[in-house]
Amino acid sequence: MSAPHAPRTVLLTGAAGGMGTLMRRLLPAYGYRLRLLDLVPVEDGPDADEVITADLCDRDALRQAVHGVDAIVHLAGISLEAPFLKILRSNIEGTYRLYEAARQEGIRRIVFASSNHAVGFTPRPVAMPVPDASLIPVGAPRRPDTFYGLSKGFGEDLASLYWDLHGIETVSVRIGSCFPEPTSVRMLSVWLSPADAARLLHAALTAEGVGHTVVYGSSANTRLWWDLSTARALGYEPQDDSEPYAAELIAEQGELDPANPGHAHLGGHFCTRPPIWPH
Ligand code: NAI
Ligand code: 15L
Repeated sequence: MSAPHAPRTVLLTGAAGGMGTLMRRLLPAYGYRLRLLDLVPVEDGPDADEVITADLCDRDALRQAVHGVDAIVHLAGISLEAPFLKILRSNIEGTYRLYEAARQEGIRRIVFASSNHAVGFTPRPVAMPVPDASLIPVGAPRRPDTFYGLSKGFGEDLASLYWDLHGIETVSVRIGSCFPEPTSVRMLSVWLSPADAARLLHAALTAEGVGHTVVYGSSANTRLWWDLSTARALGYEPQDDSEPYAAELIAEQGELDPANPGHAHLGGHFCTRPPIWPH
């Protein structure tokens, strides 16, 4: 499964999280040796040669974590809406610190876990299946649905800056919902199966000349909402489709209702009025 020019040692940040746990089990089959980093201990590891428990904002630890790797898959961060100052530290400062460590250590390729919530207020297509011409393109204007989504837009722009200024290449993957199975009707459209996620990360790590490329990350879902062509251009060929889960989920939850604010946009319930967070 490994490509001849594949990076060999990859730093996987956020390795203790849901997606990190799935990816550290799947990526070694592509030939990668993983170095794992997370704020919290990786409990059920190691699936890797090295495991580092550190905060992204710990400059020295991060520099050591980055030293000597061929590429980075950056999953660490707060993965849901949270008070702005928490998002500021883990997702904005943390991602900045990671790019700085990468610059100082001469890393040439990063795969950044962006999110559909960077464009979450984009109205979702309604006709199903969505005609190709109506799929949401990666060039659609950013419409973050939360401070969390805003931080993912920041990460994408930071990646763009570090490509233009420092020649560090990034694929920013606007992940839909990466879980073992889809659990909602919305997820029928945005699901990224773990196996397809590993395929996409591998493509993002090995494609030539990506500069800064933004892609949507989902499987080949029958009810897909967005355009996967920039992901496919990296060599990503999704193999999974959420459709086998559709009948049961729709019977339980009903079809999405365009008049319901929690169903009307890509970001789903993230677009409904948020709680007021303490400062
Ligand atoms: P998760 O919340 O399960 O895992 C995130 C991990 O990052 C946690 O283990 C946490 O300890 C670690 N982390 C948080 N702040 C940190 C810091 N300051 N320093 C070091 N580590 C820190 O999230 P999940 O679902 O695994 O997502 C992984 C990444 O993918 C996140 O960046 C998330 O925003 C993004 N994403 C995930 C989606 C999904 O469906 N799972 C969808 C869209 C984006
Ligand atoms: C995300 O960005 C979150 O990290 C994940 O937990 C899911 O909520 C996903 O988006 C989604 O939109 O389903």
